[in-house]
Amino acid sequence: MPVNAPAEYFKADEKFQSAKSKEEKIAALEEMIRLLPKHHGSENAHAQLKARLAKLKKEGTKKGAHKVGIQKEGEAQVCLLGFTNSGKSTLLTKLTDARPAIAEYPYTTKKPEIGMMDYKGVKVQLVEIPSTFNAEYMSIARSAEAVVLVIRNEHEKKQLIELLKDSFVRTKSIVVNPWEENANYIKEKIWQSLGLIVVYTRKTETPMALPVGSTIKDFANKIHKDFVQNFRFARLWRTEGSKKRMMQAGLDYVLRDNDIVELHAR
Ligand SMILES: Nc1nc2c(ncn2[C@@H]2O[C@H](COP(=O)(O)OP(=O)(O)OP(=O)(O)O)[C@@H](O)[C@H]2O)c(=O)[nH]1
Ligand SMILES: [Mg+2]
Repeated sequence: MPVNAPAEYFKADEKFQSAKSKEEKIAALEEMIRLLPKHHGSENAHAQLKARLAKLKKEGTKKGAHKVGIQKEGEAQVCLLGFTNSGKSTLLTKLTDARPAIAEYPYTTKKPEIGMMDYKGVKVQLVEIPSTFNAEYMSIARSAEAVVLVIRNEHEKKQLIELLKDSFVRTKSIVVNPWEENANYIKEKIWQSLGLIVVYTRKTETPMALPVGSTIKDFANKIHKDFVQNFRFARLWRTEGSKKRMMQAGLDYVLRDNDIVELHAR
């Protein structure tokens, strides 16, 4: 029994004991490792937890267990999560090419529904998970780049935030209310939550998604590794207010949303 562990540690331990799926166990163990104080007296306990975690991760999924996870496509995977009838499928239909069943009766969606959202030419994968919140679905929320809580009122918001906590979902989450907010506004909110910028190649005007703070080097790397090695300079077109500026930039130059870039190589 580790000394000086906070109450949260024992809560995580209880979660571990009662966990049914491998994913829940892994999440609980990771939580325990994080919460266990690091000092000389707890070294053994740390080692034990880590060994248990490594063993769990190595284990294959048990036969007959549900397959976990949805193959990621596009620049990011976003999980739509909310109570039944909150309008998840309706929203998915408005934002993507998916056409899931929409109905007044509860629990219409019985398996994850997947659709591709287009944002300025960049593809973002949206996954609606069934409102039964089974462990296998919560693990989708855990591994997604963002979680969108689809709500009809503040009460639902509070309950969903609790649910995320209890299921160890630490993914960045945002709250949307499709009954009050229009689809375009929600699309913008989802995009903003991802922390990405869109940069265009000069010649083909191909949109490229990059994390905020990315440099010309990151951009070049994403196009082709050789570009960095043979890099001479980049030309960059940037719109600031109503002014369009053209400049020359090096590898370390930080890009901004909507920049147009032309790479010059040796
Ligand atoms: N007025 C209004 N009705 C909506 C809205 N969104 C969904 N609905 C209706 O609410 C019902 C449930 O919508 P769904 O999109 O199926 O909800 P869901 O969250 O996917 O529900 P389940 O998959 O069954 O858990 C349907 O009858 C929809 O037509 C909305 O924004 N406004
Ligand atoms: Mg649905």
